[in-house]
Amino acid sequence: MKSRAAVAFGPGQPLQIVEIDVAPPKAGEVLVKITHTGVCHTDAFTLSGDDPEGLFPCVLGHEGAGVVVEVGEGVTSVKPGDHVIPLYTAECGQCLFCKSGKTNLCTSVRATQGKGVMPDGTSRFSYNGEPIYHYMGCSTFSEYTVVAEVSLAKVNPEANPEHVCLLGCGVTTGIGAVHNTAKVQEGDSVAVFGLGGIGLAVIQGARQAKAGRVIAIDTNPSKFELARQFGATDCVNPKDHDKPIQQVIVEMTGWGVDHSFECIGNVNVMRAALECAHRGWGQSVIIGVAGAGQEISTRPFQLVTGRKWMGTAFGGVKGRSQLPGMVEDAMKGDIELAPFVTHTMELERINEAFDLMHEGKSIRSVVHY
Ligand code: NAD
Ligand code: AHE
Ligand code: ZN
Repeated sequence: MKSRAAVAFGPGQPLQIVEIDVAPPKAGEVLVKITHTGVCHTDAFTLSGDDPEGLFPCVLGHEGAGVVVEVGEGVTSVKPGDHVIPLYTAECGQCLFCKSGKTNLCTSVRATQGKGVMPDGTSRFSYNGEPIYHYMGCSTFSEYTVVAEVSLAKVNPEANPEHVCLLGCGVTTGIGAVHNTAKVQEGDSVAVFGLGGIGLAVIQGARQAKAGRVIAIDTNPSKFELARQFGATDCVNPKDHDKPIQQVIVEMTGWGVDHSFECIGNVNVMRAALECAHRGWGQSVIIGVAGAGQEISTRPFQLVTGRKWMGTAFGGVKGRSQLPGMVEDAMKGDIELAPFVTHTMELERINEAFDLMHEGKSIRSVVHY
């Protein structure tokens, strides 16, 4: 079938809106009509050419909501008409990782996903007869996409897709990082570096956990108002200080914070986030994605003196088991999604979403078809 899609033909180039061909779903696959998709910084990261797994031409997008159109042979967990959220972290329930009970990092389709193809090693997308790569197992920047069955969460059809698409990545990642990775407890102090969709979701998670002090840090002060609305108690712009930001946070808190979260993808800030964690027990969670060749460093003494450095993918959330419940939470108002959606636009204007993100003017742009 034909599908309108925003195709990334090469790194650093604007997306081109073209009509691509989408082949029917094979065994274990599902054809989904995407109705809405958020634009996450990771899409911009891969488009920039900094992603070691970036492949071109490809259909980016991994924060979507849609409806099942057709299922391939053997698919039993979804049927046409079901409302779904595609998952870049699949959940097969069968692999070593799923069975471990220790992680959400399912391996069932991850190897082929990273190569931009479906589990059988081929693509369902083509343009002028040439294959186009899939992205993160989702490719939500195409009106019709093919996704592995294990990469779909079936959700309440009454949910607002313009909002719950954000549970496909940003909001789930931030909230999950607080509860599943850091395990923030009542009264704990928290520092959040970077107040985009991810950082603001961390702040919302910290409020759910009844954290004490929540320090929001960004070089763009226009992000502070929403941060306060979500529960930040202090807002800090590193540009207002001559000292390293970790020193500023340690001086504000005495010994540092119980939990810090890096939500930018900057290895220098990752170091600052670790070094502002409390002596003896503070822990720092890396959420941001850093470019090819980038590495983190700190004095080992920071760890010897009790700080823990950790990271999270999709907030440790198991998508098929847990996302339906998070959608219900959003419908009840226990997860606030509307304030994240600062801009909406049709697919034809998707490049504006990237511009707004780079200019620091948006939290999330949601594209609709
Ligand atoms: P975003 O661009 O919307 O937000 C980033 C924020 O960081 C902006 O507000 C920006 O002003 C701020 N910032 C930039 N440099 C800064 C600095 N030096 N000090 C303080 N603030 C600074 O991005 P986003 O969509 O929220 O994504 C954030 C990061 O999280 C990206 O790296 C993205 O790839 C990553 N991410 C990771 C996961 C995961 O599962 N680990 C999931 C989603 C996104
Ligand atoms: N492809 C990159 C890594 C990208 C990355 O770390 N992705 C995050 C999700 S970002 C969503 O916005 C993630 O979950 N990673 C775990 C996984 O399995 O991909 C690289 O460095 O190669
Ligand atoms: Zn994302």
